[in-house]
Order: sequence, then C-alpha cells, then structure tokens
Amino acid sequence: MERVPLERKVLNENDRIAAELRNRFQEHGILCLNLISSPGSGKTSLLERTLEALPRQDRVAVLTGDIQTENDANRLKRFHFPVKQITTGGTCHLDARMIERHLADWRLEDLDLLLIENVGNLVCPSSYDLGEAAKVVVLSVTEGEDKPLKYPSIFFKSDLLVLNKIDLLPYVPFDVNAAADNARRVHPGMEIVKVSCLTRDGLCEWMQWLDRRRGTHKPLLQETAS
Ligand SMILES: Nc1nc2c(ncn2[C@@H]2O[C@H](COP(=O)(O)OP(=O)(O)OP(=O)(O)O)[C@@H](O)[C@H]2O)c(=O)[nH]1
Ligand SMILES: [Mg+2]
Repeated sequence: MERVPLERKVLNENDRIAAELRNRFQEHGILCLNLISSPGSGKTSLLERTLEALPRQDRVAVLTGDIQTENDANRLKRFHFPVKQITTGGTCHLDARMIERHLADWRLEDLDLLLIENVGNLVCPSSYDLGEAAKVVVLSVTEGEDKPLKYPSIFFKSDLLVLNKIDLLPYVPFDVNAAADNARRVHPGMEIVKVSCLTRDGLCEWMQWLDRRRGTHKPLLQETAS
C-alpha cells in the first residue's frame, strides 16, 4: 500500500495552517516561540521562571501541550497570564490546527508574546510547523551530551539551545563543552544558554535572549508604515 502521498497531504495541510498563523502573528506583532524537549527536561519549569520574571502588564499567553492531564496549565496559571492546556489524547506532538483551535477565543490584538510548550518528545514535534517565529530546544544535563547528534533535526531547526539543570552537574557525568560542540556540529553557530530552573542560575541570559527577540519582532503594519 502507498503511504507516502497521505503523509505528504497531512503535512501540507499543517503547513498551510501554520503559514496562516504565522501571517496573523506577524500582523499583530506577536512573537511566537515553540519550546521542544524530551519529557521532563524542564519546559514547564522554564516557563514558570519566565512568567514569574515578566511584568504583570506584559501581553503574554501560553499554550501548553501534553498527551494527558492539565497539570502543566495548572502550574502556569498561578502567574496570572492567560494559559490553556492542549491535551492531544495520544498524539506525540502539537500541530497547527490545534494551535488555531485553542487561539480561537483569544484576541490576538491583546498579545505580544505567545509561548507554546510542545508535547515532551525530541522527534515528532520537529516536523510540525506551528507558525512560530522560532523553535527553542531544551536539553537537560541528565540526558547525555550526545543527544544533538542522535536527534539532529530539532537541534538544526531551533534558534536556541537551553541547557537546563546545570545545578546537577556535580552529580552527573555530563560534558557541557562536548554537548555544545555536538549541538554546533549539527547547527553551526547555535546560540546556547546554560540555566538551572531550580537555582535560577543563568536565567538572566535566557531572559536577555527573549528580550532581544521581542525587541526585533515588530508588527508588520508598524514596519511597513515607518
Ligand atoms: N534539579 C533540577 N530539576 C529541575 C530543573 N528544572 C526542572 N527540574 C525538575 O525536572 C522535572 C521535570 O520538569 P518539568 O518542567 O515538568 O519538565 P517538562 O519538560 O515540562 O516535562 P513534560 O511537560 O512532561 O515534557 C520536575 O521534577 C522539575 O522540578 C533544574 O534546573 N534542576
Ligand atoms: Mg511540561
């Protein structure tokens, strides 16, 4: 049986919706980031630290994806920004249709920053464009420094590597330089920030990266007017 044409059709449909989302985000000057990692690397923890650091008046919203449970949304709602859980019911990644559906009752004109936490998985999410301006990959020091070589697609496609759980470095055999070399073999010049969401070490660098991206992400209308 021929399976390839069907896969191509599904991906094309996703790309079409993602392109529409990207246009809408650009029109409204929304920076959309897609956070991807293995289960448990610290995506929600990074979002918790980010939301607690952002001023209350910032126009930020979060969509967080999981196969089951509202746990991550419940953790993130404490910070009083709009948060929605997307439960995929089994699918190992978010797709653009899910994003479109969950954005339907939010006014995009009220947002500047949309943070999407993908389902914990280092493989499937890398194939599904969500209309984001950038993917951010999170790797924790308990996962092994070889992961960029084993799962190159997501490291190649991400603008930033957040290396998390550096507080555990005294206790686990993890070579930070080798991990950085491996990431840059796959993605030459890749930006890397080293953080601990537990001790908050390195989070300034992450927030500075985020600020830079927000600063360079102006609404399309404003850009064409000036
Ligand atoms: N020691 C240490 N533990 C951390 C750090 N960041 C997260 N954790 C712990 O790692 C576990 C997983 O963190 P989460 O933030 O839930 O990870 P996640 O990537 O959102 O997980 P999924 O959504 O299930 O894919 C939790 O027990 C966190 O407390 C860190 O910097 N240091
Ligand atoms: Mg999570």
